[in-house]
Amino acid sequence: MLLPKVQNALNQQVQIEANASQKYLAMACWCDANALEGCARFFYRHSDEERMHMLKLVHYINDAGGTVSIPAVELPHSEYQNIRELFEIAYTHEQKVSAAIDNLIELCITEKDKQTANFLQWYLNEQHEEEALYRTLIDRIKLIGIQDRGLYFIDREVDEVNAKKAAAEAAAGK
Ligand code: OFO
Repeated sequence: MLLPKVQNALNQQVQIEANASQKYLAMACWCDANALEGCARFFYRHSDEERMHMLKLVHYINDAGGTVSIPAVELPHSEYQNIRELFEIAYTHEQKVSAAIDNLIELCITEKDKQTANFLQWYLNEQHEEEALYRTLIDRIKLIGIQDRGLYFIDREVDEVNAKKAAAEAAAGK
């Protein structure tokens, strides 16, 4: 059985993941509208991944005999000055998500809920990978530059990440 404090904190995380999914969906639409198809694919995929993160929490709470509160989602930001700003906002958001996961794990340790702390390790690893990926992509965007044909090369660079992810999923039989 989940402790009420832990259950509340997990439900807050459900909301964070749901908001992230909407945020990335809005980013995907902005990219689509600005002819950045590779970037759009990247964010549509990321939006789906965040929904999966949310569902994983929902199932965990239910399986642990707890009660899930399905949250209302925030209206996502949908205007960006350029693709670099968009990626920087996404990275800042991922850093906030990582801080939320850290706090959640700390709460579980304080409350001696080893099971939930163990479950949350997956999120810790996921955040580590996502932050590293955003840092790399932002570095590339800075190197390439967003002027002239830069956007074309940035879009190709991001689409290579999509191709690698798709290949990894195919290899894993997903
Ligand atoms: Fe990258 O946000 Fe989910 O966990």
